Amino acid sequence: MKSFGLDRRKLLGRALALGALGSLSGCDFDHPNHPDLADRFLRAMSDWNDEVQAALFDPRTLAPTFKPSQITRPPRFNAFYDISQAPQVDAATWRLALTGRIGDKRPWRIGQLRAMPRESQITRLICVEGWRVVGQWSGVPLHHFLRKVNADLRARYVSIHCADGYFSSIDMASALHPQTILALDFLGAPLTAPFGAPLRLRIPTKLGFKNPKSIVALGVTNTYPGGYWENQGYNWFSGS
Ligand SMILES: Nc1nc2c(c(=O)[nH]1)N[C@H]1C(S)=C(S)[C@@H](COP(=O)(O)O)O[C@H]1N2
Ligand SMILES: [Mo]
Repeated sequence: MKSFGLDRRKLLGRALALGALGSLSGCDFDHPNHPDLADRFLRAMSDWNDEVQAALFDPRTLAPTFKPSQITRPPRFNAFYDISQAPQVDAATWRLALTGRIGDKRPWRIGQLRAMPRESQITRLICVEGWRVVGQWSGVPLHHFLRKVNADLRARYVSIHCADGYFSSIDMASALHPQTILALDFLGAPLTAPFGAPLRLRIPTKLGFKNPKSIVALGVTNTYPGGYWENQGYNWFSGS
């Protein structure tokens, strides 16, 4: 079984390399006469790559966890804008809207989420820009939340929209992974605005850009939802 694990890693590495190829913008690979063809080819490669990664994803394999002494201080901010532009969400009036294949679509208040069972993790967030940080997040396991609202767990995607217009989506198997949480706290205190207050997705089995901050809506759907960076060519699955 161990050697299978290694092979799986090697394969995944290759799949990721192909994902990186797929994420290069069309201009680098455009054939002067057939720009659309080159684009379509890379899109097809990246879609195929999503399927390979999804097939290789083992819902029982945990992302690495770290010791408190390994936590990166201070944490590092990233978004598609400067830290001073981070949305200021009032937790008191904030609501989490639910859409799509969910039985109970009543919006959630922050206090209701805080009353749910918690999971705490010290994990690593890896940004495609080439840096990584270790942090401690705690919050509601997404699998628990999805069951609570009677979501269709056989649907393909969970989509997430944010207060700043950012959005992303993940496959259902990754959504149900035990380390995928709707994070409320960082280092034992409520998330601050730039780091995703009042609620962010923390999914240590995926790259940083699949960890949307300041969530305002969550949906369950069979229609491919894409994402802010995903729609600009980043590989959709992006396991880490
Ligand atoms: N709402 C929102 N969430 C977001 C982003 C963003 O621009 N807006 N950027 C993503 C990217 S690219 C990364 S690497 C992580 C960074 O999270 P951090 O600021 O906690 O390090 O947030 C992700 N979630
Ligand atoms: Mo990122």
